[in-house]
Amino acid sequence: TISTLSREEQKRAQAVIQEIAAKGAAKNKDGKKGGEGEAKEKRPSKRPDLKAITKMQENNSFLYTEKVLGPIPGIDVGDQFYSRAEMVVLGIHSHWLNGIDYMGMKYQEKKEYENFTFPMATCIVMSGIYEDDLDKADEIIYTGQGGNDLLGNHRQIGSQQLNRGNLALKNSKDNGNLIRVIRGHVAKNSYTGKIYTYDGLYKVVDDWVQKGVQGHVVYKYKLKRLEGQPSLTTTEVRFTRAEAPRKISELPGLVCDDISGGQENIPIPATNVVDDPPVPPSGFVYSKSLKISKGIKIPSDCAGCDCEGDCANNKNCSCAQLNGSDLPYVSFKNIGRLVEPKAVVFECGANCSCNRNCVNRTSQQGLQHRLEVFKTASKGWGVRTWDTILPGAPICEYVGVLKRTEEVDGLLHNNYIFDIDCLQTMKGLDGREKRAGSDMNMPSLHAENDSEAPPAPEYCIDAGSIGSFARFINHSCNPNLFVQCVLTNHHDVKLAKVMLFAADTILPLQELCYDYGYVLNSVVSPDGKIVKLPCCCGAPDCRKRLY
Ligand SMILES: *[C@@H]1O[C@H](CO)[C@@H](O)[C@H](O)[C@H]1NC(C)=O
Ligand SMILES: *[C@@H]1O[C@H](CO)[C@@H](O)[C@H](O)[C@H]1NC(C)=O
Ligand SMILES: *[C@@H]1O[C@H](CO)[C@@H](O)[C@H](O)[C@H]1NC(C)=O
Ligand SMILES: *[C@@H]1O[C@H](CO)[C@@H](O)[C@H](O)[C@H]1NC(C)=O
Ligand SMILES: *[C@@H]1O[C@H](CO)[C@@H](O)[C@H](O)[C@H]1NC(C)=O
Ligand SMILES: CC(=O)N[C@H]1CO[C@H](CO)[C@@H](O)[C@@H]1O
Ligand SMILES: CC(=O)N[C@H]1CO[C@H](CO)[C@@H](O)[C@@H]1O
Ligand SMILES: [Zn+2]
Ligand SMILES: [Zn+2]
Ligand SMILES: [Zn+2]
Repeated sequence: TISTLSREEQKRAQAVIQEIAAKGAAKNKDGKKGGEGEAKEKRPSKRPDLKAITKMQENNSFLYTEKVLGPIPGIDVGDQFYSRAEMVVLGIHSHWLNGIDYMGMKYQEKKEYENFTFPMATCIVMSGIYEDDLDKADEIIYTGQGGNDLLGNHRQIGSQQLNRGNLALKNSKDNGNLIRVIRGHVAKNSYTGKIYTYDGLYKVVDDWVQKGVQGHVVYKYKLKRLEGQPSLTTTEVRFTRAEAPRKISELPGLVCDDISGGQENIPIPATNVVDDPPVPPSGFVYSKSLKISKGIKIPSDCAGCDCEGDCANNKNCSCAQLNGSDLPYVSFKNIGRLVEPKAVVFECGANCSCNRNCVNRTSQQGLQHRLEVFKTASKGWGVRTWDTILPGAPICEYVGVLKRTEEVDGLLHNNYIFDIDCLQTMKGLDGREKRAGSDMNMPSLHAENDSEAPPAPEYCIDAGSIGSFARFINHSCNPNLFVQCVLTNHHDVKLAKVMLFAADTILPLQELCYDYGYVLNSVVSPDGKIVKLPCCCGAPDCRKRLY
């Protein structure tokens, strides 16, 4: 029955796709680029998920053949899915077009459901199809289904009927049964254009009939989130519904249009709704690149590859060979993303003949996402994103003044100092976890005498007085970024570039954070006392102390 249902859905989806395609074709008869973007996205050949799900249906490899009520084992709050098809396969939501998934009359016969009224809703997807949905995260006003034209323009063209999913949601109020809630977010880089997150369990607490914005009858349901679940990663949805934020000039609490003063290729506004009067971040000079202090010599550029174009598919590329002829990046829509954290990543550098867009120069492309520096209530300044950032995407280099560690030792501890500890990470010293590729054969690794005490990081980056927005990215014990050492022009690990990459899908308005990675009791004041700093990151497994 699942498969007949899905086949039914598939037919409907096909009809919609054809309709959209026909519309698109009519709009640009001359076959030029442009026109209805939707049509291009939805053409079946561009939808591997639809192909995959059809195959899986044939092979009977769906996880559940019956619908499930309540939590699904293995699916946690915050889990993400790149298509509706994925959720169908996992039994989270078994319609790939409808917003409301429900158990039909046949479930009535089951003993365990004897006291429920059917049809009964099990899951809803909120993806902004209906123009008057209101979403306050813990409380949702959900519009029933039907009566809109399915063309993705959110228009209500007719009245809704109290049947199928709409009736199911109404019954769910009387049943008091659990409903899974999924939110869809716009994400340009996802092959479906969307990312879906599982936001946990809700109950329908109210329902009523209303005239929609266009004057048609629509059914409305109020859902409340159950308490005691992990908190939502998206507590605010004002930007995600419409994707693009309002203009920078309209931001509440705007204190600076662009803290980079035009240095970054995308402006980074700063907002402050905490202080009265609101003050901008101050006390530092913005620089998007590393400054080298006197007396430190950066090794000269080493030989590069002699590839033409972008190094892709070139087995002879000497840069790729450094990494076992397999570069650590994948490219999607011309944006490189790191496949996995590595001990160190080799990129193409100054003496490579490939072009600037080579995917193996991913960390050199500059800022890719719209970000905002904002004042937090308890943690000073922080940085959040306006765009959806995909796992492995480069965020920024940690820049400041490059110094010898011994130069800053003995000074009062400054929270903006970042030790270049790539070597220590590679060797798994000081409780650091070793990463893939740590045992590579690299001259600079063995230049030190290994049998001696582990060398402390020789160099550090001090962003105390000069730095980029990276200096505002806060610590979290449950971070969404990670630190990656990258080598480009030279191959001296002690002086590697320190880059931050996304560890997870980061949704609009989420704060960026990484694990500062201090070893407890490692910070000592000039008079020899251990300095302690409490952590306010708020993560459930917070270590309570930064150092
Ligand atoms: C249904 O309700 C009856 C009466 O309240 C109760 O005895 C029975 O256990 C319920 N069945 C289930 C499956 O909960
Ligand atoms: C790298 O390029 C610089 C000039 O850009 C040149 O002086 C140097 O010799 C080159 N190094 C190697 C190893 O090719
Ligand atoms: C790779 O290098 C070898 C030896 O230098 C050469 O024979 C071969 O043609 C090169 N292959 C490509 C694809 O450049
Ligand atoms: C490394 O240290 C050991 C013992 O301290 C010493 O015998 C050896 O010569 C050193 N090797 C180098 C290359 O410095
Ligand atoms: C990050 O938060 C801690 C408190 O948890 C605070 O002491 C620190 O100054 C913050 N760092 C930045 C860069 O704002
Ligand atoms: C020179 C180089 O690193 N080439 C690699 C670039 O990345 C692609 C993967 O996207 C590899 O296939 C290349 O070998
Ligand atoms: C030399 C080097 O770092 N090689 C690594 C390249 O990447 C693969 C995995 O992607 C590692 O297994 C190699 O050790
Ligand atoms: Zn190359
Ligand atoms: Zn290259
Ligand atoms: Zn190269």
